[in-house]
Amino acid sequence: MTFGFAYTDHLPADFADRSLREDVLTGLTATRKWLPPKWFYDKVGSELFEDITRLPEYYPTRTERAILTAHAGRIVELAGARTLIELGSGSSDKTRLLLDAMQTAADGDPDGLGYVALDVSEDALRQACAGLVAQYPRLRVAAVRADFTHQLDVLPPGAGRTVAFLGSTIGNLDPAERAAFLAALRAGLRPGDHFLLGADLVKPAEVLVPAYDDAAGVTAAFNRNVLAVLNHRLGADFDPADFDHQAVWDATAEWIEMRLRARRPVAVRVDDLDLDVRFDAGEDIRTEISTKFRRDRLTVELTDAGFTPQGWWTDEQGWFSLSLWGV
Ligand code: AVJ
Repeated sequence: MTFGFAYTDHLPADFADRSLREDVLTGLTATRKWLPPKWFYDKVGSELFEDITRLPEYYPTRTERAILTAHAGRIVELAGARTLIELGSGSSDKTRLLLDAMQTAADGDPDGLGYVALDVSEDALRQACAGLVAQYPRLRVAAVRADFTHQLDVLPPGAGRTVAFLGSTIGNLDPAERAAFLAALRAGLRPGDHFLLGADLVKPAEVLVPAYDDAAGVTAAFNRNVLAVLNHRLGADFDPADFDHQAVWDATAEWIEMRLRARRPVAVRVDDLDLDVRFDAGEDIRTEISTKFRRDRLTVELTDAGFTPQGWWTDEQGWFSLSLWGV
C-alpha cells in the first residue's frame, strides 16, 4: 500500500493552464474588468487564506466549525452518511468533525465508511488524502480530480452518500452559476443521497466589511496576490503596489465584492497572451463576489433545483448556516 487512496483524474493535464489563460483573456479585456477568485489559491494564496481564517474579523471559518462541532452527530444521523464526498476539499480540518461523527454512528462497523475528495488541484488532493489515510487507517479514501462547477457526473457510487460543500464557497458563484451548479449536482445524485451546504448569512455591513478588509491587511495581500499569480504563470508585469484593495457590500445583490483599484494610470503587458492591458486611475478589477444568503432564498433555490430541506443549523448570532438537503 504505497498511497493508501485511489486517485482518478477527470481533467486534461493542461486544464489549469488553459482555463487560466481563457479567464484572464476574457476578464481583462471586458469593459468592466474581472478575474475569477479560483486563481487566488497558489501556494502563497492558500497560506494567506489560512491566515485569513484565523483573523479576529473573519468569522465564517470559526463559526462554521462551531456549528459542525455542535451538530455533526445529528447531521450524520439524519443523512445516514457512510460515504462523505467533499467538493473543494481544502485543508480538510472541518471534514474530520464529520468523519469522527460517522465513525461514532457506525460504531461496530467502521470498515464500510468512505471519503471522497473532489478538487481541481492534484497537490491539494494528495495532501488532504494522505493526511486522512494516516489518521483514519480503516477509512476508504479516494481522490477525484475534477471541476466541481460542471463535472458532477463523476461522483463515485457508494452507500449513504453525502456531498459536502462547506466554507460558503457557493457564495463565490453568481446566481446563474449557482443555479447551474445546483442542477448539475442534483443530476449527479440519487434518491437517498444528501447534500450538506455551508452558507454565510446576511448580516450588518459593520460586521461584513471588516471581515473582507481586516486591520492587519491580510485580505489586501490575499487579493493583490492574484496579480503575482498572473506574473508568474502568464509572464505578466503587474506591480501589485499599483492597486488598492477594496471590499464593498452590495446591499442589493447581497454580496461582498472584492476589487483591486488602480491607484494611477497603469499599463500591463501579459506576455504569454500577447496582451496589453490599460487601466485608468481609479479603474477596478472585480476579483471576487462573496454572496451572503437568507434562509428563504436558499430554500427557494435548492427546492427549484430538486432538493428537499432536511435540516438547518446556525450559530447563536445567526451568522452562518449549515443545511442538509435530500433528493
Ligand atoms: C473561501 C470563498 C468562502 O468568500 O469568504 C476570504 C474567500 N475572500 N476573504 C469567502 C475569501 C476573502 C472566502 N471563501
